[in-house]
Amino acid sequence: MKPPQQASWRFPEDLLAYFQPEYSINQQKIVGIEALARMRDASGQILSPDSFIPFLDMDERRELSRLMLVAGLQVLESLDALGIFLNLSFNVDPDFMVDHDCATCFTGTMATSPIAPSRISLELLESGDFLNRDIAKERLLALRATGVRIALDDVGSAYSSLLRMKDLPIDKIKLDQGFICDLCAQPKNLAFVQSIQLLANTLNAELVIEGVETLPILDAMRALHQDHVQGYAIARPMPADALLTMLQSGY
Ligand code: G
Ligand code: G
Repeated sequence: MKPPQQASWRFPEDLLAYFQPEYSINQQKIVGIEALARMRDASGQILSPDSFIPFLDMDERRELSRLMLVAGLQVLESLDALGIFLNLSFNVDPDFMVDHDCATCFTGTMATSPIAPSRISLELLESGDFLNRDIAKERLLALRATGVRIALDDVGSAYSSLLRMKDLPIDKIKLDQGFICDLCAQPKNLAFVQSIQLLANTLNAELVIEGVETLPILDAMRALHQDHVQGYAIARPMPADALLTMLQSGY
């Protein structure tokens, strides 16, 4: 349901694409980027998705995802030209997947780009009803058939899909940052990371640890033999030009 007050921005005119790097501890370099939506309001303030996605209807949310995909593909093309080859993740509202065949929504956009679909992950929140629906497996298989990878986002934030996960085609699991942010305060979260790693191994999926906010947490992930991480310790979400500058400076 839409919030009652009128928002001080226009979609899609005021939409911005930000990008947060995904880092490989083993390779010691950035290996991917996640496209994250932002909105510039009338006062020039940059809003996060929680402040504007609830105002968007389902068609607008699909367009939001498509525009983030377009922006991400453009960044990958610019980086390819510089000899920097990264993967891209973008977010899709799982509720949208209940009634729509996303495979046909995004293939047209991907076909316009030289970037191989295998370099693109479509991220779905673990919460929401979609994953528990009978249609989920069929929809995800259709998407996978287009060559894109399927990532499950914020895993551990919702009670839903542990049982469902084993039946679904999932290539990548992103552990919710809630488990990582207070890692030092709650050492038992370390055991949780290891359990999720076992789950990822069982599913033959890659694990990405989100919310790696500080260097001690990054060290803890290294000690746990984790590889792919995302968080403020590496870099905050940023506009494309800042990302290109950072990567060109040899980060
Ligand atoms: O960037 P930030 O941490 O504020 O994002 C909060 C959440 O908003 C993310 O976890 C992500 O799930 C969601 N989000 C970001 N960009 C998009 C988008 O383009 N589409 C959808 N549906 N959700 C997004
Ligand atoms: O869709 P996803 O859950 O991946 O979105 C990630 C969100 O988490 C982004 O909105 C980003 O701003 C936020 N984020 C990314 N890294 C960190 C971090 O290290 N700490 C905190 N608190 N938030 C982060």
